[in-house]
Amino acid sequence: MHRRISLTRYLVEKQHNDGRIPPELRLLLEVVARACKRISLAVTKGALGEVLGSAESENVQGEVQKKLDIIANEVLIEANEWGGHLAAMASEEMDDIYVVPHRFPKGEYLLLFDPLDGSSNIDVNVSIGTIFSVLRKQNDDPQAVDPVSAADFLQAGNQQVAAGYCVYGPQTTLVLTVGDGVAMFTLDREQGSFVLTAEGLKIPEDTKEFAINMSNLRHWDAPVKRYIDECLQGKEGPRGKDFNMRWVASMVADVHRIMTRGGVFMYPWDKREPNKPGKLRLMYEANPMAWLIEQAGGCATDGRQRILDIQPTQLHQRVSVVLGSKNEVDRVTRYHNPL
Ligand code: AHM
Ligand code: MG
Repeated sequence: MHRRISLTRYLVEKQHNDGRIPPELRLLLEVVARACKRISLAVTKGALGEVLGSAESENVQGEVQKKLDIIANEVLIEANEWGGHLAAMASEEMDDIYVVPHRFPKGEYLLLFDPLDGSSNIDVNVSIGTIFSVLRKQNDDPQAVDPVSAADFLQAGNQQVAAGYCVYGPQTTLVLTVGDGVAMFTLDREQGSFVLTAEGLKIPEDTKEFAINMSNLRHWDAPVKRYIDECLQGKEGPRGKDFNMRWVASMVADVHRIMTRGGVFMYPWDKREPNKPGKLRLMYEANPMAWLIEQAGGCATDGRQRILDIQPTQLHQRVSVVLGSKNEVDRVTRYHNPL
């Protein structure tokens, strides 16, 4: 059996024994986990907590916000703004960055999140989650009047110092990396704490399972059509094996399955909105997931290049995503980049 230690102890050991994380980052991760516990509680209450349904507002992406999108966003902000570990936050649900108010102490970290991923699944009681990414503010000028701006967030994913997600499913599971592999914690509801349940996660290099929204098939580009068509031909086709398909429509749940048993996840560019590079957002969806996947031995590209090397130019920019088992991601990427 795995050693059953709490998230707190895991992080304290990372701080003291490995010297991998400074105390402020440890505090930040504990606070994010605490916020996830509160979100998990709200999710679990469902209709009894009056958290279901639309908030009748739109976010910067023009998407209708659900009540739980807004609640989760507020929980993350309230939990994180006063601890002195952060300079600012950015979220899928906020147009601009949220600078830590002057009345609170400031830190050097930047926190980005999708507070409630898989919003279309909230009301139908299917797994949803929170995704987060942590960066360090690069230009630290304490004399500056407004010491943090959106430009400070525009760092490539390879600069992340921590990343994770929490799935609110049959279990509430927090998955985390600080750059030395991936650890998984399960929420013990009686104790109210996250307990380490797996460490050093490894995604198999090969898979027979793909995740894509097939209803968009007619809108895809040729390399994606080719890849999926070859999978669908099964044993009789060029791949010589049958493939299975899964699509939860919550990135957290699809990525969590891949973390657990392998697979490939794709949300490619498509012709519905040709001017957008994809549906998913680079800074708080693709980057943290890409780093977690790489840390577990998988790969993540936008079809052509490594996601973590993309230099962002906008906070809410979108990206095509292909991630998961290494050999499948390599194949899709090869189909986009013929020699
Ligand atoms: P959200 O952050 O607004 O919930 O949107 C992102 C979600 C992903 O979790 C999921 O992979 C995708 O959108 C599902 O899209 P679709 O409904 O087109 O299948
Ligand atoms: Mg999302």
